Amino acid sequence: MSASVDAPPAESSAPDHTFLADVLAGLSGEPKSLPCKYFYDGAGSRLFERITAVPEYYPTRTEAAIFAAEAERIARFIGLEAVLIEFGSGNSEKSRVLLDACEQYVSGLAAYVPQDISGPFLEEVANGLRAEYPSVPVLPVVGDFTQPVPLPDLPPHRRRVGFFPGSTIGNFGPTSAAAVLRTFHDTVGAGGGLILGADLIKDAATLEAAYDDAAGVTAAFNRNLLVRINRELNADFPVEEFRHEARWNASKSRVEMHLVTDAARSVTVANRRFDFAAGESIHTENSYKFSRDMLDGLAAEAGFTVNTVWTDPRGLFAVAAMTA
Ligand code: AVJ
Repeated sequence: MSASVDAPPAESSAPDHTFLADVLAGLSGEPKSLPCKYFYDGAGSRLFERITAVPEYYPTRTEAAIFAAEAERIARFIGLEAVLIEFGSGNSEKSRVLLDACEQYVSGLAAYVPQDISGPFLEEVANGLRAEYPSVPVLPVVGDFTQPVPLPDLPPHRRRVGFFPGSTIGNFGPTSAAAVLRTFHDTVGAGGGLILGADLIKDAATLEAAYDDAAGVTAAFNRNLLVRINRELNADFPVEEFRHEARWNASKSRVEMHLVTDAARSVTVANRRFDFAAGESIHTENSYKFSRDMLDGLAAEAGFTVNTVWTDPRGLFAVAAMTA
């Protein structure tokens, strides 16, 4: 879906239609799957926030530590009076450290462009940023980052640098990840840059624990997808009968999340019946993990060259700066 500021009212029902169509298609597949983008309803977004605070889930805090430690070098990569475009900006929390660093080290930004799918929330966040950073023009854009988005009137002749933190890129398979970066490449143009947060390959135990925390927050996050389907799509999943599983798939370099039913059962979604065999799973998410070589390859496929890769002392997570 590609939202735009002045979408006709008819489009307001499109997301639900897409949700239903996507769920029916996923459950009809072999193996069964559901798209992970539907995790983030209100409850799901709050659960994800809680995941970022559990001890096993290292990515968010490790990336934040890299931004803090490398703030000056990141600001110098962004450069003088650049336009910083954050793809999937949410609450723009991660951009604040870059906005601060640019003010401190490179005399500020020509503009900050947060791009996100949720219009009303984006305006609220933009107003907060304008109050906090009165010298930075904040120019929000509503849209889905997987699609090229028409940019607002930007200050001309400025270097454009994309910002895509959080290892969101890990939710895309190799082909789509390259396509997403290619879209960013087209947006920043020749001479532009991209700052990408990506999670690194490591031992299976650390990876699986990060996606199956002892407090059960990730399990609740995974099952919330079924709660949402029950509520929004008139379905009858017995949510507690689906077990959360996190599996490191080394050959595909990804952590997979599944919901497994130990007993055979059938479930109805919008009057359609889906049969599960005992032990059958619904594959709900892939979270790809990268090596330095994989980052170089991904960048190259999208027309970028990796300039610098910053990492934490334990080598858990990477922040890559690349040039278009
Ligand atoms: C938000 C996609 C980066 O893959 O680590 C966290 C989502 N899923 N725990 C990730 C997620 C389960 C997260 N990303």
